[in-house]
Amino acid sequence: MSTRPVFAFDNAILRRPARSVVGGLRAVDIGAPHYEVVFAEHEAYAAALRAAGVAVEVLPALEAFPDSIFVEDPALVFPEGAILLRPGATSRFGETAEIAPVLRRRFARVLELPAPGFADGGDVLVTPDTVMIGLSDRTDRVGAQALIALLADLGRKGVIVTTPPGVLHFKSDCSLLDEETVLSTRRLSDSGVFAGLRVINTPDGEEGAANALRINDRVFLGAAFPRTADLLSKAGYEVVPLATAEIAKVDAGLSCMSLRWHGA
Ligand code: CIR
Repeated sequence: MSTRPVFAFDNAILRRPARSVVGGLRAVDIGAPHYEVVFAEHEAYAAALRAAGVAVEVLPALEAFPDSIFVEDPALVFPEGAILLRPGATSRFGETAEIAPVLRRRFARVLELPAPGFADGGDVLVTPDTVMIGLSDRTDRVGAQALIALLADLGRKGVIVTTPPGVLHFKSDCSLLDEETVLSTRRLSDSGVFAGLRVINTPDGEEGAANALRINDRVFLGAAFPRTADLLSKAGYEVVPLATAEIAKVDAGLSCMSLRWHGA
């Protein structure tokens, strides 16, 4: 299978936060996020995508789904087509039916993960050679195996990996910086999962920075992680710090708020 660009994006789908986002799922309750600040963080994120050369479609808010701002989880998108997933959290399961018509409008091929397995997009890291699928509380082995079959239909090779215990999603702890480099927490990279790739570990205490997002010539990074920003800048990356303090209260970072692909 040929190597493909993994951060050249010209299209993205986002969903406006619903007021109900303040009741979004969270592993540890450190207080509800303020809606207005989530809204502002989301607006800044959309603006940063546009500034990076991406055409952004913002879908209307869905009050019935507090976590629906995190459009990365109910679907995967590739230039070759989209895959509708089955999110592993009960309150999020219906998000797939909401995004399905949008993807059918945008993609000629839309595949569907079959029952009974579950998989969240947050557990999926696309590298040039493979699509890594992390098992987690949201993505089970049955779902991951079914996803591998669908990825093969799109000409992609899926591999099953594990997510560190207590971590929400595989990609909560890692992101791709370029074709051969990942940003990762040490607890994830120590498992050896990134053999063959160069790894930059997040500094101790800045594990939340690992969910960064490479978009074209820049890397979006949570603004609360100055030591990681410094590390990446010194390594030659153009870092764009973005505020994530409020969405972090509902366990989210930078990859989760968009579906991105190269399609034009
Ligand atoms: C959830 O628990 O599903 C949301 N509160 C956060 C989802 C974050 N998604 C992601 O990082 N892909």
